[in-house]
Amino acid sequence: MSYLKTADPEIYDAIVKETDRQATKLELIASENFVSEAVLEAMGGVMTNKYAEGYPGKRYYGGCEFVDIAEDLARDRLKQLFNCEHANVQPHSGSQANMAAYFTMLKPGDKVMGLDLACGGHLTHGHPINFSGFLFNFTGYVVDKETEQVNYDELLKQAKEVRPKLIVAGASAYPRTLDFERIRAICDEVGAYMMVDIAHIAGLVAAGLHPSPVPCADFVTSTTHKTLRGPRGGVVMCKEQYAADLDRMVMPGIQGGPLMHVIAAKAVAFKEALSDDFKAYQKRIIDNANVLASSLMEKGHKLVSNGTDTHLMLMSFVDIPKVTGKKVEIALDKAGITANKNTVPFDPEKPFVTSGLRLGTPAVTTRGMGADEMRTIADFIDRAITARRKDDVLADIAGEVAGLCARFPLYPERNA
Ligand code: DSN
Repeated sequence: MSYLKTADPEIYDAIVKETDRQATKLELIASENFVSEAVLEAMGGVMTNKYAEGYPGKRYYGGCEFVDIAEDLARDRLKQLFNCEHANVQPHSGSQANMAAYFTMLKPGDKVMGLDLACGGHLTHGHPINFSGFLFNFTGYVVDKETEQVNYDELLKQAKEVRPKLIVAGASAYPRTLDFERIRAICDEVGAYMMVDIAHIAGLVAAGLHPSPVPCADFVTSTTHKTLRGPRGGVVMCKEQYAADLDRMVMPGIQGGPLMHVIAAKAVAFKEALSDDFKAYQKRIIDNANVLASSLMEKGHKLVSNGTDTHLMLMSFVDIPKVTGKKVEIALDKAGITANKNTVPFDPEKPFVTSGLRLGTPAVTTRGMGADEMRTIADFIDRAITARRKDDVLADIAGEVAGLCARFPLYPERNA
């Protein structure tokens, strides 16, 4: 970073501050994580300089022999990790991974079903303000009002009425295990393709701690930076029969040059994810989520679906007058805790206000925190919500948070 300090002190300073923020605050955003130094090194390397449109062995540019090694390793490792028939590691993001899968299977105007955003779905699962909603005729399915979980009988009933060409499973804010076999059976009954977006649960699936959709889905998409703990980016996996169409759709269909430095970093992360250590890490993420969830519920807080099977949980403030996700997010930030407001099923508030807060344990688990720290964090959250209008109390909690974080150093060799 010494080059940067001289060349661009303003950006250097911003990176120093961000490094410090990550080190001294508690990161509970369920979709964030801290990559290894090895992943950072690959991402910051010279492969960023290389144009490589095409695929290994079939590029539109010369000089690709070494980036080919990186992409081959990334594809092979991803296939090994998820036991999939075909892998494309070029999507720049999860949204582009989803776009590639949709465009491979669908034509504009086709009928699709996806989980409603307020029930835990994602913008790219058919929200009207997203390309998926502009281009395709999406119908949302919702969770059951009582259990706050997907009701597969209702999903089948709705699918029989809608007759979609594709059903999208997967979510950004759904704390429970999804029954992919059941969704496959529903797709078969109505003659729909099945796509699963495992962006959030990819690490759990890779470690065998959540059922894998790979054997039964036509397409599986993911990001690489959440529980999977890789660089920011996307991937698509599919059956061999769709491989050529998918690859053509990613490039030249929707993307140009792949980000070869990111693909190299994806390969490094996939190697890490193939290790026994990674499996143990994913187990600790779930164990920590369980302790955090039960500690919050013991303190009287309501969680959507009354708990979690995964790395995330959703606090619901629907029954608490004048408390919103937005207010709690701001209070927690003042207390040194980073999380995000989130809609809860059938939320009466707008998405920028919300009645919920999403919490996840991947990042704090990466730092080495365990059950005792989860109980301490539940206590911080509980106290911060109670003292949400008292900045002095929130500042005191922030001091305690910094003390806890100091015991679990992050990137100790870096100051930027
Ligand atoms: N923004 C991601 C998340 O927070 O879950 C999804 O794309």
